[in-house]
Amino acid sequence: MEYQFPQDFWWGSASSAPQTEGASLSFGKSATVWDRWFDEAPTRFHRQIGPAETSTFYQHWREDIALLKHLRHNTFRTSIAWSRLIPEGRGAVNPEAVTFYNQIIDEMLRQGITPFINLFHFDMPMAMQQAGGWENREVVAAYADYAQTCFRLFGDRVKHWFTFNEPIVPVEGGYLYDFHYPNVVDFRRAATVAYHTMLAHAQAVQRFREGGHQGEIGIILNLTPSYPRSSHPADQQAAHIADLFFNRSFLDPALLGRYPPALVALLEEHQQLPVCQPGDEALLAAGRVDLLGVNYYQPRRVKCRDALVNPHSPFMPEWFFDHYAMPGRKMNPYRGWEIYEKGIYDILSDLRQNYGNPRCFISENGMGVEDEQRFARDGRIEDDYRIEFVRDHLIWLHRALQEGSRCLGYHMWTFIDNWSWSNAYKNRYGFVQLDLDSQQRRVKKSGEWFARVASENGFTLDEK
Ligand code: BGP
Repeated sequence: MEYQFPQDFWWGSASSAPQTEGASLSFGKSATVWDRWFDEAPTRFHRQIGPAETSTFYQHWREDIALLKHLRHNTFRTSIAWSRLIPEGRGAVNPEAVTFYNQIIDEMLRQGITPFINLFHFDMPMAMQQAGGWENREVVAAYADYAQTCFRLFGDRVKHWFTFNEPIVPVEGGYLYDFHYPNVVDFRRAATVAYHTMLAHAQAVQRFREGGHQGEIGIILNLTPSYPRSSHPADQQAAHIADLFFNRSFLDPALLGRYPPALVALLEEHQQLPVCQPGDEALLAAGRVDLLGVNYYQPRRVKCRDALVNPHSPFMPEWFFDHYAMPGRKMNPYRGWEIYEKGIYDILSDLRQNYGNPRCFISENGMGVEDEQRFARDGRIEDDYRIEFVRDHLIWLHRALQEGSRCLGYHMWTFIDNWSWSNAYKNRYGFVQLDLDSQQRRVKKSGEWFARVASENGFTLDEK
């Protein structure tokens, strides 16, 4: 076999509670920021499809887990919805939620699929947002209690925990760039949210370790390697600053237990630092993870700014660089993201060379395509582009492994077509097609291909 992967390599996919469960306001679950935002501004969602009935996993979990098995997954990530387990954010546990999560965990195990469980996937309970969300340290404390409750209820069977998925996204979306609720544009508040999220992470890690639970705990970060337009020092500096803001702001505390001094100095100079309290430093230092999940979709190409900043404009990372549209880049036009397969290798090399080669895995990678129906033949979607996408990323991952990376697996985003936030069902990502009208599931060509790769633990180049 040309591309053989290590024994016990994790083959699977990732999903999240808010994007797949549906039943967002029933069976004891309370609203999240998504339900609220959809109520307030439905036109901000593609075709005005909101978070209420996403992909109906709540009803179809048994069938869906059978499909995971069919896809030869040995591991699968989903999340627990805080607003389902503890509807008020703190206090009473919803017994229906406990039953539901017990059922899916048990069923996965019964099918030989190791559950990877994430505790927060952009889905802040509205009750907690009303208390200030991540700007309020009491919400941090409530989150730590929620995490502890999860470890207590499910930790006898779940051995792979993640505190957050892409914690920078609610910061960017909710407090900088207006693509998540509460649609604030204010860097200092964004910095506070980011900082408190990492404190919440570190507290959950602390509770996990103090509780003596078996297994490991990590975090999932979306890493976007920064590539400068040129070797000109101004472009290099622009890429360095973009890296500080968008990667190292979470990567360094997660792996090294502290923030990059250059980032702290920059924010201090512009009076954007959050308020720190005694004890925070030690807490963050103790929050270093056992395992890092890397979500990789696209690179970040940057150049230096040509124009001066308007000093009255809101402080933004873009004060220090410009985005660079490299001529000839390969694009996924539906999502507007560049496809750059080598990025996965560059991330793994950076982790190996600069972060002590931590245990890690690719926790998301994938391609959202619009109107996939046009590729259907006899009812099955022939998504050769997705096969190529995965295969070409795996080739670079394989090379990183040969050079010594401790990358333990590859999870696809995603298992079944699901609800993509404000894009709703515009772009489809799944190995399995979801018919929105009938809720029927049908495996795409890429799903069959992946099942083969997983069962053979590798592939040869011209196989499709
Ligand atoms: C990641 C998220 C996922 C998923 C994916 C695809 O950022 O962790 O939740 O949605 O990206 O992006 P999108 O759905 O915005 O197209």
